[in-house]
Amino acid sequence: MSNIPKNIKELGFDEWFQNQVDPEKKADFEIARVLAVHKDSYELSNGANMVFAELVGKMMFSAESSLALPTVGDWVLAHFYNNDTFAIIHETLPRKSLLKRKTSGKKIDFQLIAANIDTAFIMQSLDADFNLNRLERYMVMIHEANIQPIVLLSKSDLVIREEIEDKIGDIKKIMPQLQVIPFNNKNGDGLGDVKRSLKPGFTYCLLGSSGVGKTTLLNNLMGEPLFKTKTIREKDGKGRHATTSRQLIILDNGAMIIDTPGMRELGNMAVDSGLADTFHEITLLAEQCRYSDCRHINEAGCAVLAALEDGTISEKRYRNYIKMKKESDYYEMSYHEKRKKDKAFGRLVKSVMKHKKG
Ligand SMILES: Nc1nc2c(ncn2[C@@H]2O[C@H](COP(=O)(O)OP(=O)(O)OP(=O)(O)O)[C@@H](O)[C@H]2O)c(=O)[nH]1
Ligand SMILES: [Mg+2]
Ligand SMILES: [Zn+2]
Repeated sequence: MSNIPKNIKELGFDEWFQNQVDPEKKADFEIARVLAVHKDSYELSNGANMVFAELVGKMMFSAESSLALPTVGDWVLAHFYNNDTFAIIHETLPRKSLLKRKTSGKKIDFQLIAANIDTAFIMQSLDADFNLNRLERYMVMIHEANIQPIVLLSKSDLVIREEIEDKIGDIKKIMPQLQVIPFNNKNGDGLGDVKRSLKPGFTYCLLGSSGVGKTTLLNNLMGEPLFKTKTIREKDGKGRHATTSRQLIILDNGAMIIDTPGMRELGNMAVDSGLADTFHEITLLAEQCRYSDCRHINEAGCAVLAALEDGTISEKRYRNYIKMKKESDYYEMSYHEKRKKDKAFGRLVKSVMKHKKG
């Protein structure tokens, strides 16, 4: 680690990233982190200076997909000019983790949310937004992206203590290891616990539905209201999002944090291997199925269906698992395969559920 300059080390550049850089390029370029992405420009920091930057032409025109372009939190190789007042980005370094979602439309492309996040705060509000199924879905996405999760339950000022304890209990029942922190932005209860979970040199992001209080928390952590929050509660979350841009904030204690706009379309999240971590017990069962390619829908000798039948796993959890698995498989398929599969799968699930009830 000693050959990594202290300043970029403080921004989270560690040995893992160091090993991704071609030694020849190390001499040619400066290493910098993307703090913000604007329409046609970026803000970078090399630890010493914050500079505005643009992409080198080659990068702009040859990128096969949006995945190759820098996003907030990325490390890049750049040339700095004019006493570090302007920079050109030449390359995005490999990422430790990446949060992305599929863009709507036929072509499979991605919107990058943030890169190189160590820990995600998944926020749900205790009053209206709390939903275990959705929490499970966030967990899958987080595992897939190679990120540690911490759950924040906001607006604890709006519910009685028993309700807070019940909800934490419900989460711990299915995910006992998960760290869960109740807090509120109104009288500051629990804010100390949130602050203590933020470690210098590590990068965090705030995830959760629109209106749960992500930006309000960030403003509280910074000690000044730098960012716009919602002034009117929108019950159904259908209104415009208060947060639209993404930026990496460096807190006083040296922890870094990225706010994100609330996402309603969790179905568009890219999910894959995280499935195994979130549905650990079902994954173990699946290893005992007679067929290695068992879908656990109607196959003979299926250990998952057997566990469902004898009540070892609940129907609700089974349904969630199948739904996530479907999304996960779906994500791997081409568009044409998808259209065919969609109809067939729908019929299959319907017939299984009917069969089970009867
Ligand atoms: N009672 C109560 N209200 C809160 C709390 N935190 C935030 N709010 C309010 O909830 C509303 C939404 O807060 P925001 O911080 O804008 O929510 P957000 O999660 O950033 O929303 P998006 O940016 O749209 O994703 C605002 O009116 C806040 O004042 C809290 O702990 N308790
Ligand atoms: Mg916000
Ligand atoms: Zn099976």
